[in-house]
Amino acid sequence: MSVIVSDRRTLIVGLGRTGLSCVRYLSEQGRSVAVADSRTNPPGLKELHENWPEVPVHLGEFGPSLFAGFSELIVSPGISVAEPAIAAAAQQGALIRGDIDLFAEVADAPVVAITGSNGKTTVTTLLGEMAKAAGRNVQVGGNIGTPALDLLGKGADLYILEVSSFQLETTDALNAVAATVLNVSDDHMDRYPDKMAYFQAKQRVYRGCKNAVVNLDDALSTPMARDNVRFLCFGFNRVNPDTFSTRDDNQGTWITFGFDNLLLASEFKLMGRHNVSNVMAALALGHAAGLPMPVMLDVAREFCGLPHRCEFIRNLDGVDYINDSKGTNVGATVAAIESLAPDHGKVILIAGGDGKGADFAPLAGPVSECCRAVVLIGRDAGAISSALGQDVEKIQADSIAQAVTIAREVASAGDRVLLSPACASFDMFKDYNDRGEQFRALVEAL
Ligand code: UMA
Ligand code: ADP
Repeated sequence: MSVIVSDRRTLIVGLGRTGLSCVRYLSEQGRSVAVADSRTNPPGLKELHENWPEVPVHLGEFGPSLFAGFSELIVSPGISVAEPAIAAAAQQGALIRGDIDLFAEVADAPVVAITGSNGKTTVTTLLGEMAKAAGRNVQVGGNIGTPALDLLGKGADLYILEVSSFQLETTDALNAVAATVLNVSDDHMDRYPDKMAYFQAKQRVYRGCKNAVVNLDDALSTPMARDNVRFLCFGFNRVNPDTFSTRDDNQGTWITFGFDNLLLASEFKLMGRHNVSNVMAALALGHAAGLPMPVMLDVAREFCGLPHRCEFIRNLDGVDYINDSKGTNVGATVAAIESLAPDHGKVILIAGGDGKGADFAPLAGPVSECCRAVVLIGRDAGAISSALGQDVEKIQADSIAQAVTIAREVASAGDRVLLSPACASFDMFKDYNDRGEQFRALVEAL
């Protein structure tokens, strides 16, 4: 059935996890909706037919005037609002919203909102663990997996949302008790006209928030609008009131709040300096949400991190093998190289894939300083190779299996082989998870 002839006024655009959550939520509210998806067999179709057979669905290409006549479009994050059919509907006065905007309207408990180019899932998960350990009825979702609307109605006394720039584009104000932009580096440049547009989308997380949790090591984390907002900051070597920071002494690196030492970074199980930053961010967000400090510190000590993010796989012949398959942009890969460069060896980096239009130039410095060789795979291998220049040995591989074999041949005892592609995986793998699992299996079989 074509949605053009439907009398429904609200159109849900996209029938993946978000689209289904919107159908579920709006149907429960007694609202009639229609759905459109540009694929002929979208992932949510079977569930839609089973549970809401009355909902009209348009499948296939979005003609330029397909959405005319709808007063409201709820657009899934995977679909750009610049899509001509959506832009045309907006021009005709349709309200363009997303699921996070619907959620914000009715959220019945305080919301903590976390965005940034890197570290969102780590910080969201860690903070969720802290809230659970503190006995809170916390619901964790958003970009991390469970759509925000599916968190409602479960008696939450705290919501923790990971939000992407795509989700923020279609969100007016989240009014979070605490919000953060953890950091900003190039990502999704295939979706945004320029870096400013990506940055501006991220900034929307601060709209209406009570506490802005600001990374003092990244100027792009600072809110542009500052009215009625309390600042709670984090950053390395910046001991100050209302700031989570670090201080070095003969025992090591302390994480501090104000002028007090809280815990030593060496007490964590997480690898890498960027994870010290993530722990500071989680502590600041949790503090703003009223979580008790001793409980948060215990959880920070025990948290092991997530698979595919600077994950140690094994040591073979004195060489560590590290899986950072979730390093899908340049910022993540720079952080991994700098954090994991061994004291008495070098990094053999495996990188490449679909670069999403990114500028790879920021890789050149860290690579020439820390890497013995770079093994390149995937569609943008050539672009990365050009950006790296002549300072480092570069070797092309046709598959991840060949890349692992080459890395083993090149590595010497004390080195670290690091899969951190700086790219999305879709040109060669199902997703980053598949890429990381293939790497793990190959390394375990060496
Ligand atoms: N679709 C179209 N036309 C398009 C693109 C997509 O019709 O041009 C349709 C697809 O056919 C599909 C539906 O839209 O049926 C999918 O919607 P979606 O891509 O928005 O995916 P969802 O299943 O709704 O998942 C989304 C997030 N996906 C994206 O932002 C791409 C999930 O984040 C998120 O977990 C989920 O909502 C719940 O909030 C994933 C992601 O990759 C993990 N996020 C990006 C990232 O982390 O880098 C931003
Ligand atoms: P996101 O959800 O934002 O993608 P993840 O926690 O899943 O973040 O981590 C994604 C990648 O970013 C991994 O490669 C990880 O090692 C790296 N990373 C995590 N935290 C940071 C940080 N604070 N700065 C830079 N890179 C980071």
